[in-house]
Amino acid sequence: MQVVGNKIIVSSGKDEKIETTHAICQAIGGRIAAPKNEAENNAIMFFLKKYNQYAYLGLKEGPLPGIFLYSNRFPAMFTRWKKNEPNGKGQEKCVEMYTDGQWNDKSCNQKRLTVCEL
Ligand SMILES: [Ca+2]
Repeated sequence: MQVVGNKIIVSSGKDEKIETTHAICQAIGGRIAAPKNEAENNAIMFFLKKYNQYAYLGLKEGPLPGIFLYSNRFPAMFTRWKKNEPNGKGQEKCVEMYTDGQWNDKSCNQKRLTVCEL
């Protein structure tokens, strides 16, 4: 468990489909982690390093390619895209975080570490 600002970041330590991650996070009263600043990004990265796996973030590409939205449909203001990302041009709708904390737009059909925010 990582406490950062008014958020708590937790991980099951397990890899799941993103739909399963959404369900797990909702079941514990939270949602899939979506970092809003560097401190939250680092708190998520802690688990990626611990379990040596990437994680999907709570962002999804909207109707405009390259514009990624939170679940409330607001566009992400804080981003940590890896160099040359996002590169999916509308074909990579989800966002994964690498173990170094940088982001990649990615197809949504992988299994990734479940990380939730409360
Ligand atoms: Ca990409």
